[in-house]
Amino acid sequence: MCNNKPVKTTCPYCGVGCGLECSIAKDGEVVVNGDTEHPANIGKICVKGAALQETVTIEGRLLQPTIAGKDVSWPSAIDAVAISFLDVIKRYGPDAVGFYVSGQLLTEDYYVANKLMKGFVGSNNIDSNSRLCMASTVAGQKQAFGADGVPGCYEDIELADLVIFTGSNAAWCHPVIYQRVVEAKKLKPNLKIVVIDPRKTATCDIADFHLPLKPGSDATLWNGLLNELRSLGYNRENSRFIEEDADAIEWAVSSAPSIKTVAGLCNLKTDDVARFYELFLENQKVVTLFSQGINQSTSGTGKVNAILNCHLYSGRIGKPGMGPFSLTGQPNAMGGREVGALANQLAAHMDITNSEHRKLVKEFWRCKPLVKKPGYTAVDMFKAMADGKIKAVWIMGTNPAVSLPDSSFVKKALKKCPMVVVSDVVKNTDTSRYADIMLPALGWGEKSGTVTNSERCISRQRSFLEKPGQAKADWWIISKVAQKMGHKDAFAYKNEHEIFCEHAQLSGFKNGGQRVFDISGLAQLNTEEYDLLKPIQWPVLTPGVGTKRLYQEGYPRKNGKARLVTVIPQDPKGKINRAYPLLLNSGRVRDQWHTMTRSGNSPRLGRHKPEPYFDIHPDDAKRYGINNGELVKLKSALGHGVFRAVINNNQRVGELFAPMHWSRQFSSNSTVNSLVHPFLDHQSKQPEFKQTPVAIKALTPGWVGVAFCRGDIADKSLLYANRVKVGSNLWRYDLAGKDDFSSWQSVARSLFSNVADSAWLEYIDTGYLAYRGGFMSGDGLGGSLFMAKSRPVCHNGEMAKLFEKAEISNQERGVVLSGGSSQAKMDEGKIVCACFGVGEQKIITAILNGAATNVKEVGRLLKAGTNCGSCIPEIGSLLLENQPSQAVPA
Ligand SMILES: Nc1nc2c(c(=O)[nH]1)N[C@H]1C(S)=C(S)[C@@H](COP(=O)(O)OP(=O)(O)OC[C@H]3O[C@@H](n4cnc5c(=O)[nH]c(N)nc54)[C@H](O)[C@@H]3O)O[C@H]1N2
Ligand SMILES: Nc1nc2c(c(=O)[nH]1)N[C@H]1C(S)=C(S)[C@@H](COP(=O)(O)OP(=O)(O)OC[C@H]3O[C@@H](n4cnc5c(=O)[nH]c(N)nc54)[C@H](O)[C@@H]3O)O[C@H]1N2
Ligand code: SF4
Ligand SMILES: [Mo]
Repeated sequence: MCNNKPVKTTCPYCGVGCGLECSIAKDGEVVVNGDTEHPANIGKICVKGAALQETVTIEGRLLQPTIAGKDVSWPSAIDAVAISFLDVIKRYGPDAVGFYVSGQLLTEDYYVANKLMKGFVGSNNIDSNSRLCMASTVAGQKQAFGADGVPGCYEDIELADLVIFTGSNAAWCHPVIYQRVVEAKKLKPNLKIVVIDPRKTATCDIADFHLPLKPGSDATLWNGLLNELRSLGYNRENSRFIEEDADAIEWAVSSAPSIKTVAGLCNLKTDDVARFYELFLENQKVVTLFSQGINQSTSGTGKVNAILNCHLYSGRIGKPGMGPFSLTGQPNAMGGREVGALANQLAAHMDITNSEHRKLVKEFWRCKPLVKKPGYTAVDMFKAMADGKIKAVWIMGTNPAVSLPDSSFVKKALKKCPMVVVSDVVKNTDTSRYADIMLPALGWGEKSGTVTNSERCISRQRSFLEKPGQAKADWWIISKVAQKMGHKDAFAYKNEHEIFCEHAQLSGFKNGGQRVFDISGLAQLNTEEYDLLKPIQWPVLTPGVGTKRLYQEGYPRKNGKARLVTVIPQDPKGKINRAYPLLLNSGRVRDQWHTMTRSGNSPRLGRHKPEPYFDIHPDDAKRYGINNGELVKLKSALGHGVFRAVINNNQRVGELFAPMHWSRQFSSNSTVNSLVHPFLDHQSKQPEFKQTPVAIKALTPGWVGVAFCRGDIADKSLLYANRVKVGSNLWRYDLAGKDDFSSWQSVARSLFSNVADSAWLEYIDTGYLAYRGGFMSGDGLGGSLFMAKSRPVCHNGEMAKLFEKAEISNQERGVVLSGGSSQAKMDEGKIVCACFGVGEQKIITAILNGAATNVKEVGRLLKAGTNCGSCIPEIGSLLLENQPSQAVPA
């Protein structure tokens, strides 16, 4: 399949769903470009998309099925999975097994997994990591619209006169959407942008103003707006489309009686709230983009409905340039919802609790009657494993030991479960440590099928890479197990095309216009048409004809009207107290993806935020005696972790922010979810990841150090160990330990315990208390380690160059012992522009010496920010923070 002709496919990262053109150059390098014909990105991509070629490595891949850690053949692995699931079902019933799946599967994979569990195992115990991500939006949209359908499309964001980002850091998490807003603002300077987020994020850079509201108080803010709209009689023109609920209005009035009260409850300035409401009232074309700051909350569904209520009541929906817009997280979060792979849904947007729907699906699948009782949702599925109720689980395309709240509990549950099957593309993950059977899946570039993005656009992912080892497509693996379990005909799929057509047929089966999700227009695609399928937005009733906007003629509820939903604002369950006086918020960074199994392979992406960290306000840092860059222990009632302190004004006093990304594969003890409580929204069952009460304590290590080597180090008794890839197969480790100076040498040697003592080059500075060591591997460098009281400066680039050399000269041995530093080289600091590898110090120097006074000039001078543009907000901040006058002595 390797060829030079670009293959059109879709990015495997965020829900923007950018189209890509990928090819393999003569030298074997993968080349990734934005697809100018894809409606989502029109050729643009962000830094994660641009670095994809660094992540398609064979290193670390799972290439062979394993049972109890031993390689086995596919027939043996499939037999073992089928037999163990059948055995559990026979002995304990179908509810004793579960599937935990992922928005990173393709629609075809997802469809087959759901069909097997709901139609043929006879249980609804299949849930997805989308529960952690989109469940509140699903619940909110279904209540309000009668269907889980996002009303608008990306074009609306450009057509709007007011764009609101709430609980969304799109600059980092949906960068191409953010760039489309930046462009729109350039063309239309009157476009107003508001960001509602307790934190000042990179997204605030283009905002006219930022409302740093009290965490969790969103419903009050939007109820206040509904109250304003009510008092101005806004509903009159829209009553045709809305079913007004007196209760909903009453609650809006009583929970948010005045702007002043709202401001008080949300910790905002009254004038700011008034200004926000005025902007909403002044502009008819309003788009509200929302994401995890809204969804991941114990009142997530309420917050979603509070937003939808305002758009519905004021008629700002269903027409060009307006509407509430849920930004989906994963590349196929939407596809998963379409096939109904959630424990409380049925295929093709049908409902488990609806007997007509159950009958219809049973008839279509030709299976036994479907079960009415909803299955376990994500967090509860792991509780059921811990309680011994689930005895066999199959985890596909997700890493729950890192991404679910209370990760220690999740690990205990996995340990307790007698049969854990894991399908993944990589061998070592925090979850795979608990697997009894591992099944190697094809990854991005190798697999083929469809995904649906935030604007309901179905796009093809196409393969263009060789299939490595024994890895197989997820749909193939599931189908083979299903057949082995006795369902030969129902899972006799030959390819993903057949599955897609079946899925499309089911969406139209006895639909009669009742269900919005209908792609029956794609049900008859032949192989070639499926191969060539162009991006298309559902519903698709006629071949080739998609739908930009939903609900223009009413809503899919019995009376054709949408519903205003009563929203009673609730405080987060995570409350600070004397023992845990700070509130920890969590989320994402620009250049990493989730648990880093893919993005962690890219040295370029590792340079932006190389270590697990947390942001803290200067007042809190002072109060708790924390210095910038120091290692700190954060502790909750459930667990603790070590993170590096970054002091800035971005968050409110009393609040911290830490990224969710680091797992045991990269860091010894820095998984945020070991602290996060599994508090759930009672409607959507989505966890409250954003509000965890924690305590804070600086670590006082006996030494801190930096090591470089190709493989693992033995990190038995360290306080902290984090690794980041800095070159091809080369890792940098940042370390901290308890030991005092007298034992540093033996600690150093024990970290590389397989190296003979005689092979070491060492320099021990008793005056400055520093240890520097290195060892050879053949004639080349095998590893190096620097230990001191405070963090040694080491130059990743220089060290990587030394590691690449087949032979090390005497002079270079000296450089090894100096940490690769040479006076002529400037330490670039953290990398701001990942596309061109431009470091913070270079940009600051250009600003301070007056060579660059704006983003454009920084670009012209250093190229930074001129490719994908993801770093423009950060360049903007550097320009604000570093005024040239500061460099000129008075
Ligand atoms: N770089 C990168 N991009 C990604 C991902 C990734 O891992 N890395 N993951 C993808 C996925 S799956 C998802 S779901 C999306 C998530 O995309 P986002 O939701 O944009 O990302 P988060 O950082 O989780 O959270 C967004 C913001 O919510 C704010 N917030 C916290 N509490 C509240 C609150 O009470 N109210 C309000 N209004 N805001 C609050 C946080 O401060 C944070 O800035 O990103 C997708 N894109
Ligand atoms: N504290 C905190 N925790 C959070 C969040 C937060 O904001 N804060 N956000 C939550 C959200 S929104 C999300 S979406 C989750 C994400 O959390 P996860 O889904 O656990 O994160 P990933 O690292 O994307 O895990 C995907 C796994 O699937 C594997 N994989 C990749 N491609 C394939 C494939 O094609 N087939 C198979 N079988 N495997 C594949 C990868 O190697 C990886 O192990 O995290 C949630 N957890
Ligand atoms: S915005 Fe970036 S990560 Fe998201 S789909 Fe596009 S290229 Fe991929
Ligand atoms: Mo997500």
